[in-house]
Amino acid sequence: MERRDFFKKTAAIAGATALGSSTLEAATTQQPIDNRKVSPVAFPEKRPLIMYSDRPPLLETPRDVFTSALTPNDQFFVRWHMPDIPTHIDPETFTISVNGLVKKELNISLNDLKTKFEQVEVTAVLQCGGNSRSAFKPIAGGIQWGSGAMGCATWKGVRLKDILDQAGLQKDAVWIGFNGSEKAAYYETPNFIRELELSELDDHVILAYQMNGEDLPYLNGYPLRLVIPGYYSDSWVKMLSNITVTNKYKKLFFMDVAYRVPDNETESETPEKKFPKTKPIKKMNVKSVIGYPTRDSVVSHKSHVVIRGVAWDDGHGIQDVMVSTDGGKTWGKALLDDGKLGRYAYRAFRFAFKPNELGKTTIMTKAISKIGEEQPLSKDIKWNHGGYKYNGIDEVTVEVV
Ligand SMILES: Nc1nc2c(c(=O)[nH]1)N[C@H]1C(S)=C(S)[C@@H](COP(=O)(O)O)O[C@H]1N2
Ligand SMILES: [Mo]
Repeated sequence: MERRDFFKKTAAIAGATALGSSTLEAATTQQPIDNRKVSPVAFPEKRPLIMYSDRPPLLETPRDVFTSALTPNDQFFVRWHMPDIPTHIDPETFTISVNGLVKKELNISLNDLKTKFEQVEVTAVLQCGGNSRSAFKPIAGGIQWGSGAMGCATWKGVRLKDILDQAGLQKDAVWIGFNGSEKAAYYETPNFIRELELSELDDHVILAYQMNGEDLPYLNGYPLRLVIPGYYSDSWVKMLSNITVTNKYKKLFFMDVAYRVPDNETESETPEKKFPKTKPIKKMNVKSVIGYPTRDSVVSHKSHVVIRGVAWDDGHGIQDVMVSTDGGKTWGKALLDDGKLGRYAYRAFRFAFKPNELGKTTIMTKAISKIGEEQPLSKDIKWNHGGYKYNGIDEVTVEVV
């Protein structure tokens, strides 16, 4: 080590000591894991996906699906927290109950839902807060997702607001609890219930029975799920059984323990010392994922390659996607699709690339939102123990042959 470097190092260490455990030197990120293959295990209504568990089903969408703005239902990722998912639901007898602090309790059938309320549609990205978690080093707790714990679909259903209006809220109503139909394997584990504050539920929140023009796939929450555009999907409760209005926040596991980040400016902490105060992850940050090429693509020397992918944020909208084909030395603007799917959807992008040099090259994409938020380099992502909200600049390294 040169003497000059030595002094730099010492200074860094001294700084670290002075800051105590608030320094983030030890924690770092790499790129999310990107070499997993699809599984031969067949799941109902699904094409082969990357499998993390078969019970409960945990299935990730392969990268090459993210070349267009809508994700096909049969390739849409799947995440359940508990294994005991009902295996049969009768659409004729199914009802969703609306109860608690309402003027009139409701039991709404699927048919009533489709005929007695205004039908609305929204195209929105559903992304797990733990998407790309495998980028965090040291390992952050949870499923080590690559970048496919997400998808974008056109959801059709009824406004939650219209349903609550019909039930009529009592004066002291504050919280709305949404309960999924599945059960835990052990009775100590709580049900999958999410509580949302009335004030944060706007007109865009819907109870959806359709996805991309078809009934919801069973594993994506048939017959009915909550859709909260712009928000991470932990609150998009699937296979809804009841909606319960309360005036008091019940401390429930899935609200109080999981899907939370440190409540500080950088939403980060160190592996050694958890930040004591946390907050729900809620709104998505800006992100892009490359769909083509993948690490397995054959990229020919001097051919015309069209790099494709998707970009999104929480609904402010995407301004630009910048693409580099030389590992980040130079950048150009990608062409974005027409944006007609609306502000909560993926923007599909493409970028022409003529590889003039043989050998390995790294393609990178960086999305920038309309409010100027942009993806950081993956090495600049700060660590949190739950491994949430990773949005580093995406990278795919290909071999030009
Ligand atoms: N009933 C129920 N709804 C749920 C969950 C669950 O475990 N049970 N998981 C949530 C989480 S964390 C995610 S990421 C999404 C996954 O939705 P998908 O399986 O349709 O992709 O569902 C959400 N809704
Ligand atoms: Mo999730």
